[in-house]
Amino acid sequence: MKACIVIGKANVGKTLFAINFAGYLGITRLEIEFTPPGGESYRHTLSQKEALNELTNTTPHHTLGLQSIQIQMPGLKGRKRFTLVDTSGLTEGVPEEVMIRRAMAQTLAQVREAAVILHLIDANSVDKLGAVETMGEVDWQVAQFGGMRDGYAILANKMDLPEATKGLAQIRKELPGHVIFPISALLKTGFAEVKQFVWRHL
Ligand SMILES: Nc1nc2c(ncn2[C@@H]2O[C@H](COP(=O)(O)OP(=O)(O)O)[C@@H](O)[C@H]2O)c(=O)[nH]1
Ligand SMILES: [Mg+2]
Repeated sequence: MKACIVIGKANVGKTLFAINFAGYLGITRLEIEFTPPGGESYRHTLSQKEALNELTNTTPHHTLGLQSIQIQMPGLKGRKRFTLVDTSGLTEGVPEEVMIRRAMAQTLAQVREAAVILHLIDANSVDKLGAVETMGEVDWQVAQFGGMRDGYAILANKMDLPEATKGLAQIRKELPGHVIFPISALLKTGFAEVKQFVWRHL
């Protein structure tokens, strides 16, 4: 099964995006497979509301391991099946906690195999200092890697917040040549463009 992986630093909105994007594609009951780093995977079926309550959080690294949601995406020419993979956050440098380290290694292994990589950046927290300084090395590295292959897009998230427009301009300036979609995972804006992109690359 082809995979679309959602990556980015902690708290940028990966889990909220994954759940709301699945909802946007018409998935009301989320069949989620949880794969803890180094552990046995297990399945859980959750409603949109249950998934939002249980899986999104302001605590960094709330998502430890991979959460795969089975999607059937309706389009003009029939349906396409794929797995939407929500991942744990990437951190600068080597994380101290062993579980977070393992989760990051697991994420990077999956990135190589994915047909589509959606790289979320919190546009609202990119301040005047400049995107790369604020984002740090890890977002920049991911963009360099992603730019070498097909199916890579940056999602500038939290566009509903006041500083995000400036942040988006910074991201565009400092990560030129990439496909960038402004979105709000919360308000589900920009999802039509993301859907089109995913469809084309599956
Ligand atoms: N205002 C706003 N908040 C968001 C948006 N996306 C995520 N958040 C919030 O950011 C926090 C982290 O979200 P989460 O999906 O758990 O981030 P993750 O660590 O990347 O999976 C939560 O409090 C979300 O409600 C957005 O588009 N707009
Ligand atoms: Mg998460």
